[in-house]
Amino acid sequence: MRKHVAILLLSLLSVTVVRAQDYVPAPENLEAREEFRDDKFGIFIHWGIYSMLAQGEWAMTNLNLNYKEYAKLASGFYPSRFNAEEWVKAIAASGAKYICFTSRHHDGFSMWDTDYSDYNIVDATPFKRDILKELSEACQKYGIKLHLYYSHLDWYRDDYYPLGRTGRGTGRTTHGEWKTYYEFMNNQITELLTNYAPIRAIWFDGWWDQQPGFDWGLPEQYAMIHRLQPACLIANNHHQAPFEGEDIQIFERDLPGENTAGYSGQDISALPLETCQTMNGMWGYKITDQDYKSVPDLIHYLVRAAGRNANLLLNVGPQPNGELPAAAVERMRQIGEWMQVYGETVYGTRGGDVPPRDWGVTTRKGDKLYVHILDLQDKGLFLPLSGQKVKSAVCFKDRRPVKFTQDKQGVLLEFDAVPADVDYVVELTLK
Ligand code: JFZ
Repeated sequence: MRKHVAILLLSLLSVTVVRAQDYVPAPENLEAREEFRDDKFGIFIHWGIYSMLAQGEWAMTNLNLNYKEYAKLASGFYPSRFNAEEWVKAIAASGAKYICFTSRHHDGFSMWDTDYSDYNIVDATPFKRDILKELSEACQKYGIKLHLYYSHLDWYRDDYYPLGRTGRGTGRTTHGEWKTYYEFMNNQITELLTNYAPIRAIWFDGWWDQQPGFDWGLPEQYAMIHRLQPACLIANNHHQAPFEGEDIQIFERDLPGENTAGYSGQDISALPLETCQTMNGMWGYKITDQDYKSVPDLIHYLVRAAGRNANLLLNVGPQPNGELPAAAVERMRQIGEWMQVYGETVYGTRGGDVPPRDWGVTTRKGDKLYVHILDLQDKGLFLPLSGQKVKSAVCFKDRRPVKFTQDKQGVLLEFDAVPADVDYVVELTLK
């Protein structure tokens, strides 16, 4: 009997030990999550020495470039036209509220003045300027929040070992120890959270590089981040349902619930959601990729994300000279013009009462339900809003009343002509 009690006590104890590790987000973290949700739109920046090769950020692996040869790019990296304020101004003009910047991508090159490796923008390039510092200062100045992409995987270091699925052709023969690599990462992350604060989010990537079951030491790393900055939101592009300790769920190249690119079959959690998408076809600068999405398509993507309760993180890959591609800047400008008018129907909203449809989506803020009609070939639209009473319906743009009838099943909107705007928004006021 005594033995049984002891076992019972022991198992209760182990349950409490496990429970004690359960992540309880700090109040400021919960606040940051809501603020993040309200922001709805961010710009992703993929920039590194790979921009010189102009083949995207995977060039080192895709072309099987030797890591020592690749590293020579650094001594030629001089982005003479880099101007952090110009970037941030163009980004703010797009209506985006935050930037996610690649502090260190898979190639292992650090875009800030890190003490933990000389392979960085200040020590290894003739440019010698701390790009991240300049960017963080410009962000502060213009009220743009800063998120940092940080690659867990590394194609350059010897102590990123075991080697993962990718980066096997970069010529590393010796190998150090995972432990030193893990410490290196934690030191760098500490540096980022200390010297470049506030960082609203850390956006990890690379988990998928190792075999399933590989121990990345995430719980300790996440706990360290939340200790340093409790409000810092943790995201991880592992293409899985969120892990313990994460604050945002991200989707790559697909809206939540869709899976055209093959990275997004995972369940949708209750965490804030974010979809990242390219403006052309590549994240890092690719000279031959001029296949930019149109402005209406980009606006539709942003709106469809909002209707799914998700943010859009839209990518731009700066050129090796430090400028954002003109095609991207022009699109950002036009999205911004649209947001000037329609931002109210996007910012601060949550996914609306009517689930996403082919014709469009709904967003909700207080007693307003915004019906975003993106693609309708009809003069009527039925909304299954049973149990809701609509007080009034107006066209958001010109405040003209929209005809509607209502019964138990829902609301029928009737238009004089087929809605033809990029996004024809009907504002419903609910009782
Ligand atoms: C990842 C990065 O590899 C990519 O460079 C970019 O930063 C993007 C936002 O995130 O994309 C992936 C992740 C995993 C795979 C492919 C691309 N994968 O598993 O093949």
